Amino acid sequence: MKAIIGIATALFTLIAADAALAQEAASTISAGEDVPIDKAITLREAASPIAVEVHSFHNAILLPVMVGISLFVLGLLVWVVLRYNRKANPNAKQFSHNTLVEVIWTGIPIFILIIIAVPSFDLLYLQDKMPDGQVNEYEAGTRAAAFPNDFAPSRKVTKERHLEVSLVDQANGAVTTLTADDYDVEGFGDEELIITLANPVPDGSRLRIIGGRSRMGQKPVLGLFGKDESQIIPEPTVTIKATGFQWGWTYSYPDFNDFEFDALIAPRDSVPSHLYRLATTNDVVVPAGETIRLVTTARDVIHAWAIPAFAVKIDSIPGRLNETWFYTEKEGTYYGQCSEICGIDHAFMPISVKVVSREEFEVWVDQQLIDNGLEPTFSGADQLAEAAPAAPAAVN
Ligand SMILES: [Cu+2]
Repeated sequence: MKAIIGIATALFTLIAADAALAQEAASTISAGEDVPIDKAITLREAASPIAVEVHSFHNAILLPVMVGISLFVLGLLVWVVLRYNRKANPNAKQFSHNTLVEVIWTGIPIFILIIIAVPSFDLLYLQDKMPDGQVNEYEAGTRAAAFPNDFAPSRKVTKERHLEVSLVDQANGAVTTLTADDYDVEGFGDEELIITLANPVPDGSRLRIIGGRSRMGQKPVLGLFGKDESQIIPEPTVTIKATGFQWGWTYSYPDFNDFEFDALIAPRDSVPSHLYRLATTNDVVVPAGETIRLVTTARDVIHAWAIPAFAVKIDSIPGRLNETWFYTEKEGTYYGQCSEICGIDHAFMPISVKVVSREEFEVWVDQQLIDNGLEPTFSGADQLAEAAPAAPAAVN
């Protein structure tokens, strides 16, 4: 009895201490930091439309299937233990075949696998296929807009759902989505679409038309229940190359003179405790609301580049380039880790992506170019060089 009380007390103390620690850790997490929350049992918040789809696949299909199978097997076990133990059933029946049972336990799993396979192939395709949405803007006063429908034949805009028509307020950037009542479309499937508005674009606004078939995000369940918050994802505007090595990542930006930096694990004493093994010495910086093409390879052994919040996980293989993409509108810092066991320090090669506004991104790119002895690309770079000559240089 004493021993039991002792163990219970020890356990309670441990749990209480752990809860206090968790609270302390939680209090230091700042806004926009995508980190695992202690004691949380749900997935980390989805920050991209494809992650939203992956999460709803998990929550609506995978989780119920797993819980159902686990409970069913548990029930069978309990039944067998109670009903067929030696006391309850002293004379066991001897038989070896039952065709009906075999048909059932082959047929039902096949059925379950098909239910899982259909939506997961769809998701794999979306993750693999580079989005190709086209964004075109038109001046105030426009009544009829010509939208080029020059996609490959299988990707052509052929229905209402492949278009998003909205008005953008020039002063504050507010976006008003137009509904099908506000405009007519002619030429679905042709080389050019003519979009005729019921009212011309008002002064101080611009017309924005996004066309394409890469529509992703929260969709109604079975096309019936819930809101449709999906959107057409535009084609990539920035390319990043991530090269894994033992033990870190080298990033380069081929669009901007191929400047390059290394991102290693941030030393333990340089970051808050909850960011240790997540934070790196240099963040990958990308603009919000733009599609980023990621190509990845490795220098020594196979690594994998992964950010859970973007639902991205892709192998980095020596001698080979793998390609994927991500898109998020939420500014903040997102963390991931090498996700292919690659050696003794596999757990010490984190990945951090900082999503900032377009303006901040351009300032950062210019600073990187200056640090690498290259010409800055964007305007405002001269002031930047004067204002911040001692900015921390990239680790090379
Ligand atoms: Cu690795």
